[in-house]
Amino acid sequence: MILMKDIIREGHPTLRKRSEEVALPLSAEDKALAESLLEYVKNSQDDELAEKYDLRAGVGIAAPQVNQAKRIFALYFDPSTEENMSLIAINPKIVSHSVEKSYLTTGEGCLSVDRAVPGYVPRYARITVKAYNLQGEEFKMRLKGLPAIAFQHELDHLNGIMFFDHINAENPFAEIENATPIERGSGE
Ligand code: NB4
Ligand code: NI
Repeated sequence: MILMKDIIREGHPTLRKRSEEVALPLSAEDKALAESLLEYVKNSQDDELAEKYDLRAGVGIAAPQVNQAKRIFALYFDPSTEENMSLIAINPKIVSHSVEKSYLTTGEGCLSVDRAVPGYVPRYARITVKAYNLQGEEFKMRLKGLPAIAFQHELDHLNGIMFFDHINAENPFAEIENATPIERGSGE
């Protein structure tokens, strides 16, 4: 299982690389990597396991964060939440997006950033995405709200972009034009 010691931190060059497309069908190694990412986010939201293994909570994690520059990430929102989503995305792409933006009023955090970086992170409010699943089948879906924000945070990791790159350095909480605030606690 992935532990915090396996997660690389800010300053590690892999976090600034453009990750490589993954060959399909998935190799056994890449399948195991993808499954380990989803397992991490599930474990991190389980109070007992998070306590036992000192895991930082997350709703998503991307392969570069475990030093694998591959275009794979996982998202997990517990079935009890309104989002209720369990997703592994292979070679993901945003195929279209709204003009309208959105942002978390709490700002964002990152498992690879051991400090708080306050400020709004403008993202597209609604996106249509395309990716491949573990079976190598293509899927398309429309996302909005926190899942849309989380998808963009993870896709950024595949392109060497960190959430704080989007924060207005002069005025981190400057109003964002044509944007919908999302009042979801970072829950960390
Ligand atoms: C990715 C997120 C940062 C903003 C919003 C949130 C948490 C992350 C980073 C968008 C994507 C990780 C990956 C949370 C969290 C809410 C749901 C369910 C019960 C606790 C959990 C806490 F932990 N971000 N952490 N940061 N990233 N919500 N929740 N809660 O997930 O670096 O690249 O368990
Ligand atoms: Ni992150």
